[in-house]
Amino acid sequence: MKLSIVLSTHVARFQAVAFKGDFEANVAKIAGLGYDGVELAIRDPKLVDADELIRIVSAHGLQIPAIGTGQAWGEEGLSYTDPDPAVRAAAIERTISHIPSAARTGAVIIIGLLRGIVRPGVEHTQAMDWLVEALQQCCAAALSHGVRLALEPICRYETTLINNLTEGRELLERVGADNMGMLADTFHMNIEEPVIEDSIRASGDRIFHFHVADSNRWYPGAGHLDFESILNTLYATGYKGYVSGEFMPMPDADTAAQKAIFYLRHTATRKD
Ligand code: LER
Ligand code: MN
Repeated sequence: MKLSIVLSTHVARFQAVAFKGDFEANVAKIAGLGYDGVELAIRDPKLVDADELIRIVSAHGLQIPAIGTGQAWGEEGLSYTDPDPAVRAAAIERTISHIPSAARTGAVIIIGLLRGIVRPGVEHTQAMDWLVEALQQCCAAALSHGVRLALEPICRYETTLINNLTEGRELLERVGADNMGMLADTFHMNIEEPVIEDSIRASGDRIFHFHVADSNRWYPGAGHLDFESILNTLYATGYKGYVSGEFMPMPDADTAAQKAIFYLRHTATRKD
């Protein structure tokens, strides 16, 4: 199992990011705990030195399986479904600006809350049309660089657009791009999927990336999700990607990261 954990390159408001703050010290700590990679949450590529980030991560023997983009929504309100066309264009532009680093590292670009929510006065069908057009543009820009995008179904408490994997697959059909798949997150699936394993099976090779948190959004092992069953189902689909920890820094970031890797490596599932 290839394991990573989310690491923000800036201090972020989003609670379910275990590590914030000193980048190099955190990378060293994550490598020391035995993780294989770090998933980087980057608000704006213009605000980071990508060469330096990649150098630090590689120097510690880690990979970057995915780049998270949601801080552009959380901190700046950018989204593909804002009624203001300038905001929509900026969200697309921001996504495209992640492509060079994604191409260098092989990272999947995560489309989480950058899709936005249905704003007051906007019809759901209109928001979906904007979303499809935006994703088509981003996928087209990413294709020649060999970069893949992963749309994350997110639970009803955070968005009204694409809450479950069935809606995610319908969206993928409409986008019609081979480099567009999904990011499945156990926290959101626990709220939205009738049977998590059935949804994973039905999504098959369209799952490009995988987030783990337990039912309470603490580290895996802290709640009541059956990770052995969930992860064995995931691997049975032929999944070759990373399992990436995105959970609350509870009781503190270091303890959560250490408990997660111990649980996932020794308790939950197969050991390869
Ligand atoms: C991001 O990966 C996520 O899971 C969302 O809950 C962000 O708000
Ligand atoms: Mn997630």
